[in-house]
Amino acid sequence: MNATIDAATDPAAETAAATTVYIGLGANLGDRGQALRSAVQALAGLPGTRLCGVSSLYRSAPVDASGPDYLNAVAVLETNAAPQDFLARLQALENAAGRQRPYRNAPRTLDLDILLWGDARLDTPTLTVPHPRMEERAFVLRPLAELAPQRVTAAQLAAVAGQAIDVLAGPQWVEGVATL
Ligand code: A4P
Ligand code: MG
Repeated sequence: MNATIDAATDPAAETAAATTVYIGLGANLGDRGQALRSAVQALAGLPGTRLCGVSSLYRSAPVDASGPDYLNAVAVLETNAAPQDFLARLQALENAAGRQRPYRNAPRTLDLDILLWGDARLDTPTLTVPHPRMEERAFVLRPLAELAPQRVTAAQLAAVAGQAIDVLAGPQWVEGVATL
């Protein structure tokens, strides 16, 4: 087992060097914009973590789900946290935002998914990275391509081009609430 997997399975472990992490943010219930702004601010304040950038803000029709349109974005962070610890922090933020889980892909006040954890490939019972469904989703690939064009191919973007998605605002949508 390599060092990255050890860090993923040991909640107490911290990686020595900061890892660049991409987080997908989504909400389709309540004050969606405020939920995403607050989430970006909270991500910036996580222990051992620095916010490096945020994508434009997108509105997207639900994919494999029902309910209102989503707001989606992606944030890029550097963190010294271990992946499982970081996932627990994200779930605490979701819960604090009133997230309920009545059924799979239910509408939600806040969803925070780990899309990429450096170049790691993790497959544990509670964490799979890269996120297993990200390549099927324009609401992930479009904002991710803004921040990490080298991680998204033209073919991947072409494959999701039929999905309904608009840019609502450029990356300044978080200005004033996040320390970049
Ligand atoms: N888990 C495993 N890997 C990860 C990861 N990389 N990041 C586990 C985060 N969590 C991960 O997640 C269920 C379990 O996945 C967690 O307990 C964790 O251990 P959840 O957030 O409780 O439930 P979920 O959000 O319904 O699952 P998931 O996998 O995030 O759903 P999807 O597949 O991401 O779909 N349409 C639009 N337009 N915009 C959206 O944002 N989101 C979804 C959610 C569906 N359709 C959407 C959108
Ligand atoms: Mg999720």
